[in-house]
Amino acid sequence: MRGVTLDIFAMFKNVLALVITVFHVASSVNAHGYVQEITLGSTKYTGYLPYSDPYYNPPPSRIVRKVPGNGPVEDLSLIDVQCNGWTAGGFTTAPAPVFGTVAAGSQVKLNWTAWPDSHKGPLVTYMARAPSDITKWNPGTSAVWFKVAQAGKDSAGKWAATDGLYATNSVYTFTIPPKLKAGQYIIRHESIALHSAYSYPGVQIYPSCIQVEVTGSGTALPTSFVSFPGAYTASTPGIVYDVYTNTGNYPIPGPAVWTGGN
Ligand SMILES: *[C@@H]1O[C@H](CO)[C@@H](O)[C@H](O)[C@H]1NC(C)=O
Ligand SMILES: [Cu+2]
Repeated sequence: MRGVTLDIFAMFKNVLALVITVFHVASSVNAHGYVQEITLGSTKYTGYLPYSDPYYNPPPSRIVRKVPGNGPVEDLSLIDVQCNGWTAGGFTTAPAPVFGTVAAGSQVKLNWTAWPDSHKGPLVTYMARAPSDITKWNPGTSAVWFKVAQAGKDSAGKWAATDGLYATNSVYTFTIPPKLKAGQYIIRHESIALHSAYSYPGVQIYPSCIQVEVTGSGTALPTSFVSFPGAYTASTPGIVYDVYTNTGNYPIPGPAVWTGGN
C-alpha cells in the first residue's frame, strides 16, 4: 500500500516536471527572436532557421551562420556574443557554407521574427572584412569589426527594436557603405534588449552573422576596429541602462558609425 502511494507521488512529480519543461520551452519560443530573411539589393535569402534547418539532411545552405535558437547571449566575455553561440550548451557557431552578393551602396533588409514588446533597445550593425575565404573564416577575438549602422531611441522615446520594427513589418534596413572596398565581409547585426539591463549581467544580445560578397569599385576601408567579445563590457555606455525610468538619451554601445569616406 505504502509502495503504491510512493509510486503515484513519483509519477505526479514526473508529470509536473514535464509540464514545467513544456511550458518553459513554449514560452521561450514565444519570446526572443532572430533574423529569418535577408534581402541583399533585390535578392531574398532565407536566414538560418534554428527550429527546422538542423532537422534536414543535408541541411539547407544558408548565408547566415548557425544560431542555437532564439535566445539571447548575456555573458559579454564569451565568443557567443560574436555570431550567437551557446558555449554553456556545447554550441559554437561556425562559418556558413555560402554567401550572398550585394553591391556597395545598396540596401540590406533584415526581417526579424516577431519581436516582443518588452524587449526595448537598439539595433546595431557591424561588418568585418574576411582576409580569406569567408566560408572558412572565424574572426575569433581579433579586432576586425567596424560599425556601419545603428538605431536606438529617438527624441519621441521610440525604440528601434520594438516601435521601429513594428512600423516596418519587422524589417530593418541599412545601407552598405557606398565606397566600401569590394570583397567578402561578415555583417554582424544585433538587437540589444534592455528589459533587464538595469544591472549587469542583464542586457540581452541577439547577434546574427550574415556572409556577403560586396561588389563595386570603392576603395575605402576603415582604420579602427573592435573585437567581439571585447567591444562591450559592463562599463560600456548603454550596456547598463534602466529602460523603465531613464527618459533621457540612450547611448548606443560601441564605436561611432564608420561613414566610409562618404
Ligand atoms: C519576413 O519573413 C517571413 C518568413 O519568410 C515572411 O513570411 C514575411 O512575409 C517576411 N516579411 C516581409 C515584410 O517581407
Ligand atoms: Cu527574450
